[in-house]
Amino acid sequence: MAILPILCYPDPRLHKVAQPVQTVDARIQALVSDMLATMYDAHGIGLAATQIDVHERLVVIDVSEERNEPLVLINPEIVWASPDKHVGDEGCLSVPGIYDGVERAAAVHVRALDAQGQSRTLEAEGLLAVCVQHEMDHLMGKVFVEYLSPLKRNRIKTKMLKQQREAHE
Ligand code: GNR
Ligand code: NI
Repeated sequence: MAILPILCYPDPRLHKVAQPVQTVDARIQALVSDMLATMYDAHGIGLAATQIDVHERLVVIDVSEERNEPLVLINPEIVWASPDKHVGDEGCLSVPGIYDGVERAAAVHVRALDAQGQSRTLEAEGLLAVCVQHEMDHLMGKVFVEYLSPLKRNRIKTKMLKQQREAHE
């Protein structure tokens, strides 16, 4: 298991579109295990492969209090989204220190392969529904700050670049 570096906004690689996983083999299983280790190490509730510069449709999630309920979603697809929306504050490991409200479907049903390559359907609501949608956006090259106003987004971009410059010194 390895802890992998997480890309930080506004890194252009965060906007690449992930390709479907062809076969759930040992390479994918090793990647999943590294992604779980990286997510737990960073105290995140989710991680998309895009964030570790791997552009394949792979997501790990754990919204449990005890951090012992890992979920692995390979080639996830939303098969149903509730018409009712919910606005919740979101954060992102790729945009550290920034939290703001994003409107999402309140509940979603997601079809995905698990770490064994088995097809499953996940029924998500609450924080899990938010997290699933946030991670699936990453796979499409979308970061949550893109839902904010251009003014907020530009302020965030400037702040991130300044942080990154200072971290280099
Ligand atoms: O750790 C995370 N917390 C979080 C909180 C509210 C809404 C979404 C998230 S996902 C984020 C981890 C992350 O960046 N995943 O891509
Ligand atoms: Ni994120």
